[in-house]
Amino acid sequence: MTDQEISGLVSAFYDLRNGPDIFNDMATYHANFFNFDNTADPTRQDLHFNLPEEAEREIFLAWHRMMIFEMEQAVQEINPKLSLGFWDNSIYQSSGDELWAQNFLGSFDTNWTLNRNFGQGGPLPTPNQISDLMNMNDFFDFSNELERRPVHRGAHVWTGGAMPTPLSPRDPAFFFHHVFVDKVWHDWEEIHQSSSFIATSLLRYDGTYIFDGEVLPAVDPNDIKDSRVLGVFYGENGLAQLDNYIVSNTYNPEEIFYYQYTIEAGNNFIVPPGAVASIESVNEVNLVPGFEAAAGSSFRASIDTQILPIFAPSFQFSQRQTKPYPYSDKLFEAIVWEEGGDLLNDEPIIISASPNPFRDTITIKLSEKKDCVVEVFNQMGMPVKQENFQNTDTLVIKDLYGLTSGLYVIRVSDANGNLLVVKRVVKL
Ligand SMILES: [Cu+2]
Repeated sequence: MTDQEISGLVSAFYDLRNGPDIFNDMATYHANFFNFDNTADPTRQDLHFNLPEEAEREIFLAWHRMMIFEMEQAVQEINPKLSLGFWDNSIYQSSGDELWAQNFLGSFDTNWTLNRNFGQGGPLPTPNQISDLMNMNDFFDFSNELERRPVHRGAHVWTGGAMPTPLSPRDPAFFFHHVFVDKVWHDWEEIHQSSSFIATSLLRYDGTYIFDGEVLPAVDPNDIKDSRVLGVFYGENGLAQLDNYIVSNTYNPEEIFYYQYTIEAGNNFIVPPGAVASIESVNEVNLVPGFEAAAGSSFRASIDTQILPIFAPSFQFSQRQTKPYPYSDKLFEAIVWEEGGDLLNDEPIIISASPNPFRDTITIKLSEKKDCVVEVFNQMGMPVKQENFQNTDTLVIKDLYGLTSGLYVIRVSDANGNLLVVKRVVKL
């Protein structure tokens, strides 16, 4: 992304939170329908970690595709020339990367109290793990493997804070990560052409949910197996190839394809009679064989010679306002990432935290020796203490005298970032 796109997108995110707050709405929805497999009512439709016998068993990919599309639409209502970008976290693995700079996603951490904790939770994926996924033939196996293992899990647990919790959409990094996950699905579908869903409706996108006065459209997941259907194309290494697409204006009265590097449109890219579309770049637009703008269509290809004026002054100078998220118990909900993995095969980790209430020291007993990380959070969800332990079943956390009285949450994770247990304790 160019500097102008970064500053435009950051400003749009701040404006969206100060408006009808799509971040908070999406995070709350995402948390409320996160996963019911381990609850009293496992038959309820949910969004994650679905099992082979469930009708919505691979809904994860389609649902998150709609979610990032909804966010991009909201951004484009502010500025139609902005798009979401993807964070390829098999390559960009440092907290020193541009993505986390103060002028990019960095400022949200403090301004929205996200409490990121880079690298503590577990590893990011390797390029090999991405190519292994590309070799999987069955869609359900692919979806399940993608969701539970590092290609999806990695960025959530590595980023820390809200990201490894059901409220992860509170962090704008969620969208950069899920655009990447969506691109992995897109790339897989280009090879295998065999995504298919048993369920035919999507939570939130079932034609009944209203956000900001608008009823969100009803979507059959089988209709969005190809990201082109939403008018979405992935640009990579300075090139966006627009192909095999018929402009329909389903989502926008004028479809604008904007990319600040090179755009190449052709190979069955069609603007039919009555359709309205434009392709704009700062650098280069190539219309190659297979491109067709029919008589009776409205089509324009142009080079934007001035970069800066695409952003209205109010967005360039919009204030980075502090707007903390409200406290929620969902920040401490345990996520079972792997089905049949280590967590489930091991003996259950029975632990006690005592004394409770406490004054200065808490002792946590595990049922077996483990390498683990203990974090203590206050009621605002702010970390007040963190300690690492090696190969022990007795975790003693000292020097808690200075904490103010009230409720605290203790979270214990293993060395791979898997959540072992969460306990609520009271400070006298
Ligand atoms: Cu999710």
